[in-house]
Amino acid sequence: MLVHAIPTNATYEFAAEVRAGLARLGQKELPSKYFYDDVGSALFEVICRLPEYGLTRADERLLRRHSDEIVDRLAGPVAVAELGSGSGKKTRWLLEALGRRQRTFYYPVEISRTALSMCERELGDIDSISIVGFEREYLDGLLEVAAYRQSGQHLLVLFLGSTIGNFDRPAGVKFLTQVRRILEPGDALLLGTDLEKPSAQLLQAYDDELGVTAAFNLNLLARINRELDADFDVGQFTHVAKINHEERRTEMHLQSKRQQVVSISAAEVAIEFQAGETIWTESSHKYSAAEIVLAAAHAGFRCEAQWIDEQWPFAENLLIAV
Ligand code: AVJ
Repeated sequence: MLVHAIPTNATYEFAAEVRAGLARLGQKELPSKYFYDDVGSALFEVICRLPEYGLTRADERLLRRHSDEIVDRLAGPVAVAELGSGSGKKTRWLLEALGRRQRTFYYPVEISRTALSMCERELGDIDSISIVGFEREYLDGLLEVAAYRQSGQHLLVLFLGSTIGNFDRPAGVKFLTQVRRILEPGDALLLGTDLEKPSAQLLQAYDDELGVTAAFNLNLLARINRELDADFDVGQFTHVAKINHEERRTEMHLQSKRQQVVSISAAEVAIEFQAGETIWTESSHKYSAAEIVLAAAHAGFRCEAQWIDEQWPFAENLLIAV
């Protein structure tokens, strides 16, 4: 696989975002995109296999069952861009369906180099599919992919796994709008969204009994130790999952067990934590099928079709740029 590597001072940006999130007054925060270093990406793959976390299996079931129909609803030749491909496992059926129709380019856009190489191992063998990876942030990567577009060719953008749930609702609509601006009328966005479900089920999904999600969350502190020369005592923090009913989302936090001070050399800060204080590390918004159609319309898409999993409420939404 050809990979366009990231041309940056990634560590510098990481340090700046960690400083901004932890040095603020009030609720401390860290961006969830930093979960996915080598260790975090591997832990996430394990989460996807946990009995409590039905989300990924629902996404996969829908894509497996409906790939042919999804492809049939797309007009003409397409190139596929996937935002946050992860291991690429659930994209196989779509690519196979497309490959049966014609030779197709697949462009995974990922900030994780590890995920890009997993993706190439997973999907490299599919007939008539050529893979070109972009180690980029989503919109930067999509802009480049759009620039590669040949005339008469449509883009199919994949944003699966309810990754959009990490944005709060207004930011989600803004993101869809930004994607829409890069697209042309007739281009498609296949958006996977986790739907509302009972609180008990969600709490188990985000606080599994083996502690894999806890390790995934705590790894963020271990990563800051490794990459930013910090001295977090990871054992002095606990993983907390909770439901925010007003915002209709689950949240993950890391709670300090006691009063403590942590220094982060590369960010040139020392941070004080009170006993019980938390760092908010992730939100996972849950939707109704109808609100996705509305949000899509605000962003300049019409909803061509929705497929919903019965076992684990989850929707695959095929949106067409208008
Ligand atoms: C990959 C962002 C969809 O929010 O459910 C899994 C990440 N966090 N367990 C999610 C996650 C905790 C996941 N997304």
